[in-house]
Amino acid sequence: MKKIAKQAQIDFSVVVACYNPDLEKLKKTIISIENQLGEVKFEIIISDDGSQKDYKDEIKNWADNMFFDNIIYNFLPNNVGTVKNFLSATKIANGKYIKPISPGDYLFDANALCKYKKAFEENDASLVFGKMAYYDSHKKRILHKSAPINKDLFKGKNLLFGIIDMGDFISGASIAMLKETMQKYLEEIAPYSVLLEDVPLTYLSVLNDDKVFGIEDFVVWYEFGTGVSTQKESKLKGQINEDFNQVLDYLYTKYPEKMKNWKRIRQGHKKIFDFPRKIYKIKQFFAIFTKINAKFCQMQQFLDYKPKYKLVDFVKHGDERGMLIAVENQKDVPFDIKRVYYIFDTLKDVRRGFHAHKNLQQVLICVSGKCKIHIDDGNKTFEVPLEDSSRGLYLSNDVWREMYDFSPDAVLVVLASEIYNEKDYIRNYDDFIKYIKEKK
Ligand code: T46
Repeated sequence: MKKIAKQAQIDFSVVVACYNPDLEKLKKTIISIENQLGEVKFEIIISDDGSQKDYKDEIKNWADNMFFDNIIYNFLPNNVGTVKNFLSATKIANGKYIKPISPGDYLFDANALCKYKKAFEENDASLVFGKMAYYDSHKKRILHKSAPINKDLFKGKNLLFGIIDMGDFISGASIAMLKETMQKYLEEIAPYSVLLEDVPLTYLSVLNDDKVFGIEDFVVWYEFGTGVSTQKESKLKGQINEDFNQVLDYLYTKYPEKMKNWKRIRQGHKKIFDFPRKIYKIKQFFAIFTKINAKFCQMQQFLDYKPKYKLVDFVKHGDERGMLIAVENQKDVPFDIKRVYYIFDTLKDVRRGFHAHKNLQQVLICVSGKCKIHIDDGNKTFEVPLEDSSRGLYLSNDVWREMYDFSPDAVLVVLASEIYNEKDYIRNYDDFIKYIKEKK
């Protein structure tokens, strides 16, 4: 498909770092990003760290069929570890900020990127984190956890003490960073850490007195118990521990003064600041009773994506006699077919359509010859060639369409969810734009 929608200045590069990902979770993570609304421009970088099964073709085909035209594919030939994977994605990122995310973790709602953007801009921050809703994908429930636990850290107070001395941590799944800062820190830690990127990034931000800001609102759904750091039995845990120790040794050498309490704790001198430590522990204890105000079904609803247009590939039943394609209600098309019509013998240079529907879903299939469809949702436009009888273009309501470039043998079959109703048509483009704006 020819893409004519162009992104202007990009706010966020959302980097989906993959290593042997679960394809369905990866798709949902992408949907949670594509679902973002508001005044925020973003691109997605799928950065695969040399997976044995990287699903490159599957994910590209799916994303193309969904008209997701803002995805950059960064598939590394070899497994280099999380730090270098993020670094390579950051280097090619066009966004001002980087939002790292993993398959199975999802942006919380349609405003998540806007919340980050507002926090960056209003606080002139270089690292922004937020609240996460931990979920258990097997038991389908939300867990009463939070990171960091101490509320002061959200306000940027006592970061050095809370994060480094007390080990209350900012979860990497909830952070977003200024691209330049993230790239600089990843380059700095790459010699010491293979898999662990979030702890070093937050530690370096705190040690350099960067502006760190916490959003006291949910920004991410975090799948607990499957990642390398939260899995009970993970072969990679040994590497993470090694990374952690190496990074801390490096940071201690670079910032001996700011890291001195950490060094003392490591050597077992816990009593040195026993009183503030106890207060912190008490606060942490009471934080366990904080009610997590998020429901599992809320996450499912958010990920239940209903595209306005997508390409659908039908199953071809072929044998030595030839081919057969069957299209069934609610299975191959997402509605009950109430009407079928076809357009044929269209003269050269004819352009038809020029309307949108208020309440109609259709699938257009060019079963013979070829033609092109121009679609416009009031925000983006695409030119879609239809020339394969096993591929249909699904269009829901509120999409302007024009059909053109018909070959003499073209037969365009249309499956429709409603019977014919002239009142359902919006035939004037200005009226269509007005209608879309009013609906928002
Ligand atoms: C669409 C695109 C892809 C009927 O009587 N019943 C019908 O079900 C249809 C579709 C049309 N008609 C009559 C109405 C007009 O007198 O057939 C004539 C041509 O229809 P229209 O000018 O709307 O055709 P297109 O090619 O501009 O648009 C058609 C569909 O109308 C429309 O829903 O999405 O194909």
